[in-house]
Amino acid sequence: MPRTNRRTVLQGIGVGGAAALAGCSSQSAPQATSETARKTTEQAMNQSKEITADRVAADPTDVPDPIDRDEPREVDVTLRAEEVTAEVEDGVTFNYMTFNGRVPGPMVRVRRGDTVNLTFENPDGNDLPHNVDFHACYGPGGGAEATTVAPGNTEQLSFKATYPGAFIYHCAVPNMDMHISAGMFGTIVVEPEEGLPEVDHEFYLGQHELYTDKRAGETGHHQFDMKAMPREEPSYVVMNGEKYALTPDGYGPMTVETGDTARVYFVTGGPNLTSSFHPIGNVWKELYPRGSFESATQKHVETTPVAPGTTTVATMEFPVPGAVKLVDHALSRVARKGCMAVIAAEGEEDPEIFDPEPDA
Ligand SMILES: [Cu+2]
Repeated sequence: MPRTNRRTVLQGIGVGGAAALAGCSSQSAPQATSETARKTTEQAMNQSKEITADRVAADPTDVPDPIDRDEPREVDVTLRAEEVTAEVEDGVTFNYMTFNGRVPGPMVRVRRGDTVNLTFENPDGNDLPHNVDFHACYGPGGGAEATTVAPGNTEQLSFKATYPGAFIYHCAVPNMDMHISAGMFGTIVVEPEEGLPEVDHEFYLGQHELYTDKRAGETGHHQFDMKAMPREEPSYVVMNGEKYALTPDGYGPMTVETGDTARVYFVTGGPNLTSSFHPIGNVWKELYPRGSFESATQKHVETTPVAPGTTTVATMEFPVPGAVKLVDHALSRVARKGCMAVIAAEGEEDPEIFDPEPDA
């Protein structure tokens, strides 16, 4: 795998030396936070330059099993804020903020009527306070106030998942746009009482953008850029936290066999850009619009908008072999900013459906 010797590459280019903090902008954050607090956040984000995590890209197959019960119950969930330095691509480091070390954070899966008992840890050694806002619950801030926790402490929250659907959760402290842009978002799936239709595969993906002080591909440590974020001009737009993470050039594609079915859970963390989510060489066979399980599904949709703060759910089938590229069809983000994931379908050709050499 190309990423195995990243550490060597970084040592070779001298990453790790002291460097100045990012220049602070005069632009104020959307929340009522003081300039001092914002600078502290920015400084905390830019201190570390040594790689502390080999990977932040979540495994897209790391999906909890479908719910297989008829009664509600209590579900214990532990989320942990992890501030890590990792590579966006070979030779490019960035200080991420994550839930459990992965982007997107772990998928939480419950049944409508379940009570979620959350333990939220902010380990000693982190620089910043964090919290969790679940779009799957009624209550102030989706639990944000109740879960706000300083480094070295733990908070708890219980809520009932009263309505079904797929929902984002995200950090919502002041400077929440920055925390989400650094990686703090994930998905909670609340299955309807009757469950979801059976499929052969489930994949979990998240898109978001990184605002840094360098252009995509420029090697070295990329510091967070507080001027680029309000301008909405990211250096990178990525799926699962890193450039082309889920492709043959990264950690490898997702794999299926021809004839299989798959369901994709796709969360846009943002914080600012809407994804135009499209499978190249395929189609969203059934789309649960904006992750709603109770609305009518839409059939054979080519491209669906997935706005920041949304998890969309869609199914696919694979009648013929080949690579299906999942992209944001705002294609400069694909060609220049790292936004693509691949599902590789293996199996028999079916020339009746697709024949690349009709004269052969
Ligand atoms: Cu946070």
